[in-house]
Amino acid sequence: MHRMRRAIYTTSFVALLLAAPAVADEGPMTYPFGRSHMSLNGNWPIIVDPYGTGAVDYRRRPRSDGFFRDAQSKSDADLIEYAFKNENTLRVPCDWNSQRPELLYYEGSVWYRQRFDLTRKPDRRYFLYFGAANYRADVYLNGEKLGSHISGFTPFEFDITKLATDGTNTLVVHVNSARDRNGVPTDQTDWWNYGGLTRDVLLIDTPLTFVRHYRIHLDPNDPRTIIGTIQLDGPKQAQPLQIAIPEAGIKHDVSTDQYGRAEFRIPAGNLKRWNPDDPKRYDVTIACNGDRVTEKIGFRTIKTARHQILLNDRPVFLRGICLHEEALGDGQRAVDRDQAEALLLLAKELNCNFVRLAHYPHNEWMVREADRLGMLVWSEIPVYWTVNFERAETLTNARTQLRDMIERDANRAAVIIWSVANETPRSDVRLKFLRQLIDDTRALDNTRLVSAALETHYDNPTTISIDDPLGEYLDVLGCNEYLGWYDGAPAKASTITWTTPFQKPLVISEFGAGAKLGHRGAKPKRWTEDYQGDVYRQQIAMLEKISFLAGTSPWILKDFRSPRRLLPEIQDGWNRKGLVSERGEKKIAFEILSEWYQQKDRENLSTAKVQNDPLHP
Ligand code: GCB
Repeated sequence: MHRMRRAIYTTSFVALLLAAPAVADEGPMTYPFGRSHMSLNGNWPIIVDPYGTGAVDYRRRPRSDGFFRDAQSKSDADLIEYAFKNENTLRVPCDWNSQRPELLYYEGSVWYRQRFDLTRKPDRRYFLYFGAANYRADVYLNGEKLGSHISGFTPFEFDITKLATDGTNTLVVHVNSARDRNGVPTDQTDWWNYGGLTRDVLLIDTPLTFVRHYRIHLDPNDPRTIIGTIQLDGPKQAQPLQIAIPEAGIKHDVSTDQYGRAEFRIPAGNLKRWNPDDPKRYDVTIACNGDRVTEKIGFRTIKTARHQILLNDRPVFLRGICLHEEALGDGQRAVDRDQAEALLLLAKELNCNFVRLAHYPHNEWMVREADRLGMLVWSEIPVYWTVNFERAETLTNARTQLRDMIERDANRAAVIIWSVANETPRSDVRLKFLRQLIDDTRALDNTRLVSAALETHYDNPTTISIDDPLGEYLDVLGCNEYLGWYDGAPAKASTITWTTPFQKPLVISEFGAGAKLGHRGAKPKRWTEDYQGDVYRQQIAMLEKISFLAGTSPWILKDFRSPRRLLPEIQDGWNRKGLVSERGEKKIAFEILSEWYQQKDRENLSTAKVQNDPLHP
């Protein structure tokens, strides 16, 4: 087990997690794409294993080390019933469901194999990095198990320095996508359970001592100062480091302590602030003796003041839209930079400055592209609907995902909100569970806002109150509502007043209605673009009257695959609440929202100007 940097969470680690506050220095290294690496993406030979034969024998006894790990090393004299074949491949990164018609609904085991050649250098360390595998992965190198990872949307990594050999190395990964009642998410969701090695796989090499983690941002309490932390990994824990932002004339020396850790404070000078209209990023270099990482990082602050959200101390209205991590096209996980860019440019066309990345951490490209293009981000973990709030292991799973999401994206100026839950029914045990996640979030990152998408509650037939007790612990109230769709006819919105006992900004994190592209008809006819458009018009009129509203992210940019959506000829396995079809064709409501957002943008500009103009204090 010494080879494994981190993977499956052993009992003692779980006990530690539950007992102690979340630790910041766990998880894969910061910015793996910025390290010396070789991509292992490509076509991987696979075995589809519906009965899990590679994992358990005919008496249901677990095969301790996985059956297919060395299937290729058997000789012709052995009984071989299963084997990888070079021609039978799946593309990595990609879900398997969209690659073969017979795998569209498949939820179970697939074994993947990849070989790579290596000439090891004595002064380097080698790591295998997986962007994500949905839902569980067991990883073997040269016939030995490296470890396992549970949860489909966060990265994991193994130190293979000792196990890798010169010449050809064989990597086998068993991915199982079975849904789990006790998992995070649980077995009921409203999205496609895309299985497989869905994100990049890298072979990274580093010096013996390298910069494992770093965080750098403006001090939320003193935005004229840059603060940060650095964590080294390797034998030379105490040594001098340099932080450089050449364009801003910043060069700062600091030393790590005996635990490889350094903290720093640097005057920010006249560093330009990152914002959606001017997403300025600087090349930031962290260098120690023998290692250096350079990455583009933006600097900004985010906080709240009563009902407002303040970006760089100016009020900002979040003109948002929800997104699933699904590419424009015929339904597949979005996996690369181009797909992320295409989705975000569509959001830009909608005049958005904000996206809610639903309902799990999206791939790193999505967040990096948001940073580059100037799109504020709400990022969340899949604590969705009815996860098993009673179970300690479910909480540990959620805490681990939260930590890994935060660790991965902590240097992205675009990310302003971490959200811990979506539409979770009220109960004491759920409140305790979510409070733990909120406490963790604050302990891991005090530079962003914490939210959750809450359910609505009627005080009386015309008053909706956001009074979920969780609200007390959040910075921003999120709330999903479906007036005009699940809740009455579109005009019902005009009868509703909103209240809340909390002095906090509200983001309506979902509203919407289903429409099949091209279906037209009189307003009351559901599934038409006209009906959806009416819902948007009525919603906008209602939203304008909510004094504590700080933003919206309607559901959803694009039609997306969902096995819950079974209405023939309308849904056929697609949730139709998109403002565009799965291929990106716009529906009527797209234009309605985009016009409203244009108007909000103008209003925001004028209020922000007045607030910051010394002539209008
Ligand atoms: C919701 C969920 C979202 C669903 C959506 C719907 O409230 O948060 O995941 O897809 O409603 O379409 O019903």
